[in-house]
Amino acid sequence: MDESTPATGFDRSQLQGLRGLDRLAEIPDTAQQAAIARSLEFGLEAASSVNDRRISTFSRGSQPAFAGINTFLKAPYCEDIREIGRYEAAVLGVPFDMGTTYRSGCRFGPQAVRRISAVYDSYNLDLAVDLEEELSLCDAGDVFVIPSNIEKTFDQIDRAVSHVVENGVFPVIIGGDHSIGYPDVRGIARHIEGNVGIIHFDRHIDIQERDMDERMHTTHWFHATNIPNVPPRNLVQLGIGGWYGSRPGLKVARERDTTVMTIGDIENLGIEKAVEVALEVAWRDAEAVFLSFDIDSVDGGIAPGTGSPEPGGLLPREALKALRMIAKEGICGMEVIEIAPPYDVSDSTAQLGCRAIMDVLGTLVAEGKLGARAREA
Ligand SMILES: [Mn+2]
Repeated sequence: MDESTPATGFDRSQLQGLRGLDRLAEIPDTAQQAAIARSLEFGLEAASSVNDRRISTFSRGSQPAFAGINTFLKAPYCEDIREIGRYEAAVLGVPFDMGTTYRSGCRFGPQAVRRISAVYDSYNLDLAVDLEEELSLCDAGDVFVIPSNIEKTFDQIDRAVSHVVENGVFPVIIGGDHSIGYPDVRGIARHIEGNVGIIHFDRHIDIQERDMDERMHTTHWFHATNIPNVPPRNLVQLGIGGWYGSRPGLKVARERDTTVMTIGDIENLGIEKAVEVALEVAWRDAEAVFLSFDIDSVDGGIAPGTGSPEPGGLLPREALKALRMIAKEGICGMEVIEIAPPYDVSDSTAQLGCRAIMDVLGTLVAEGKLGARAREA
């Protein structure tokens, strides 16, 4: 059949949506059917006037989207953390914001991302992936942070992340402020034989040794790149710039030879080329790459719900494209940090954080790096 349109000669079969539809036919609905059966069992059959008999009396599944108790994407809550090994990926919240140096509030980040995640289905047309069907995902709940003590909190986070990774589960960490980047990497790196690269999206360089005498959300990469298998030459920092907080860190970045790309660099190179360079640097002699996404790397007008917003950052479409390109090569974990709901507007910042996670998970599944297609391979 000729799919070309007469005037332009455009071949419609090249459209991603049509390809996604083809792929959709091959994705089972087993998980969805099981979820319906479970909601009927736990939530009772619906009133007799309800014609659709898949509906229950008490909402116990994903519908209505605005109802129910929210985990991330309404994934199962892994309450007994010793059972974490039953899953392929786990979302864990780190509600800690005592490392902030300007506006606090991102301790509510994990809750906000979970809440807005309810808006989403598990299927994505661009990626032709169904996360519910093709990935065994759980919400591991939150790490017990120690609100007044950053060092004890680091130890708690390290231990939590390490537990997840040790059990062979892909960790997705929702912050919390960026200080958690250090224990996140510490908890992962000890399980990797070989070097770990870091791809870091941010407007801020976050690599000074101390800030106001402590290890704050401006210092994590200094301490992370002191870990023997996390060499600073494998740290790529994308989107750095603006007028806040980077001067002390820049000196360290230069001494340690990290790769710093400003928004201007990204503009000049274009997002695709910039990410190609980032991948090349991060993966140089590395065994794995960790992805750190500071939501303030996106323009402050679009992502206002953050502690140190900065105008002139990435657009969401650029950021999501970059994240998908990075996920395509495989990563050993990701963190999405600095989402501060008290300053958010219409949940748009939390929603972008949620999308960042979903697009990364979706790409990992689509590429056979995680989930059902990785199991088949
Ligand atoms: Mn930042």
